[in-house]
Amino acid sequence: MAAGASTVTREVPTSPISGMKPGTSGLRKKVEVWQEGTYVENFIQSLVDVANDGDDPSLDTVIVAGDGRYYNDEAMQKIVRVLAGNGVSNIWIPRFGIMSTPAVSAAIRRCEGGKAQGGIVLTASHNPGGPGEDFGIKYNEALGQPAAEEFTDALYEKTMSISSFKTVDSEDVDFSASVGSTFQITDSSTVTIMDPFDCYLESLKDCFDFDKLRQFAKRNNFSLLFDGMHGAGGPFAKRVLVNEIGLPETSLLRANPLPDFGKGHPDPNLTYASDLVKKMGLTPEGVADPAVDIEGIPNLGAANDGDGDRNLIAGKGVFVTPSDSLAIILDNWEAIPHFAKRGGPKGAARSMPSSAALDVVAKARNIPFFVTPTGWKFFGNLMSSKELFDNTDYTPFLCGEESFGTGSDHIREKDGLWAVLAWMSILMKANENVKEGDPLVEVKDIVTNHWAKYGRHFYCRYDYEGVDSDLANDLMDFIRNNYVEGSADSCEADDSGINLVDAIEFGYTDPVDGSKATNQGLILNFNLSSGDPARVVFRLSGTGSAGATIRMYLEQYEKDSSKHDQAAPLALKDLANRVLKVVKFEQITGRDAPTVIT
Ligand code: VG1
Ligand code: CO
Repeated sequence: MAAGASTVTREVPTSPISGMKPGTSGLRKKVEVWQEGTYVENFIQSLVDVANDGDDPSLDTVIVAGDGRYYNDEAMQKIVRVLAGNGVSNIWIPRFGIMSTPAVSAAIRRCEGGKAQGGIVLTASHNPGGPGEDFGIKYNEALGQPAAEEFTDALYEKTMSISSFKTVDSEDVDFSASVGSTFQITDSSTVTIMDPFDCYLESLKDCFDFDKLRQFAKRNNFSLLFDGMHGAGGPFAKRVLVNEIGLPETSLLRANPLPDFGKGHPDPNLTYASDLVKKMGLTPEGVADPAVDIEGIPNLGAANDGDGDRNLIAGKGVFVTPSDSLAIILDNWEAIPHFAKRGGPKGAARSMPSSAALDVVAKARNIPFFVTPTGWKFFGNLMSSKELFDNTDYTPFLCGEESFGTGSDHIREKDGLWAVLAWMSILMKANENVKEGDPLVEVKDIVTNHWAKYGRHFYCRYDYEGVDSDLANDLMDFIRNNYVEGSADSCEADDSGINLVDAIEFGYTDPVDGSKATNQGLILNFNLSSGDPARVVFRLSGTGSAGATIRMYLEQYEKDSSKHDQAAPLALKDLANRVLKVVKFEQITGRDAPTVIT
């Protein structure tokens, strides 16, 4: 298959294109922006230049894969040509071009033939795809972790000064060729078609006991429902849950990747995973629907996002918030071999806007924990502190975000399927002594027991999408000027009995390498009339492709278990009303209701 082994490299003049600044996770733009001119080439050339800049040897082995969204294959062909033009020797591409983000992370770390130095992932993750929707590219570095801010800042700089890119005039690579096929692009550049599943499966098998899970799945009263939302995670769920664990194929919904995600929004939350939510006997507020008979509902329900790194977890008539899920996994680490065989987690972390449910468990169980800015890249250094910096080893490590992200140090990305297997393992352990045929201990029992033991952190997030960027900044400025730089005393009390205590702007100094991140969200601390604390965080999203999205994160602690049975949005309504007045939300932004509540 010598598709042009003597192909000549061309240097093509180009000029900088504005706005190529990667956000929380990669660069996301409307697909039409990516399709225009040499947008893809400019971005990839800048990326290669930065990767070749450091102390490491030049980029030699790279994985290129995508979540299968509209424009996936065309962009991959362009990327292959630019990589070959830059002399990258080994380009690994999964069969059909599709791989979930966690699978790419696993493959970078352990693919046969040695480690890759990086992975280029074509995804806009939970954002919709198709004409008029989003496309994106993120880059993962040599340990499989999302590129650090230092890298993405340098990349952005390059895009502003680029004057040419290198490419070749090779024929298209056939991504459907069988695993192991090679395509000689130039004398020194080869594309190899790889198995998308191998490395990832290996990493999951290191974490969980597949034999025991297979036996548990056979119990005739256990059932699971997984919604792939037509994203890249579907084929992986099929491979793991059906082929390996032995669950019936009817356990899967929307497991085939589609370029437009079936016109859905591949974001696994109560709003966008509404089918699954309904099938789990839940209302859109995430509480048990009294009209649904609990009997026919699966024991475990789950969904993942466009690139398979997020997860939603539910049980019969119960929704587990991602922050609670993280805390519960930590408290049940004995059920997960990855932790159990190494004496338990040596570190845990959550992003700042996630609830403090994790902190309470970590303190009780004496596990060091960290609070990081939003985005998985900040967990990377903590997980690799020994490997990279020869510092304290925090592995095995557990971390997560309120935005439906959970994972461990088996890879360096959040991992939707990992969370599903973690919950299945927790259920399996909880049912160890339950006789075949007897009713199972359910997700709901595990969650309510957890709240009874530690108290409940009521939690939800309001997203205001498509806000004018200037108005969104005005809101942040108002809070900063009046309450952070000003004083909480300037906020008048009202009859709600909910009082502002103080306000801070979150900044982070990485405990491993000392790097700093500023302006990572505004935190408003309140006191409730009950005396319990409450907190509201405001942040501007870094994953949107147009306008601004304001995220408002609400959290309120309740020790009294007689009050745990409420729907979170309801329990938090008074706090929401109060804070919206305190920050003059409607007055400043003109918005009187959120786009979604999750
Ligand atoms: C959002 C989430 C954040 C997550 C990021 C990437 O970022 O809030 O927690 O890490 O998406 O997830 P932002 O800046 O829009 O709030 V994914 O699955 O879209 O790569
Ligand atoms: Co994602």
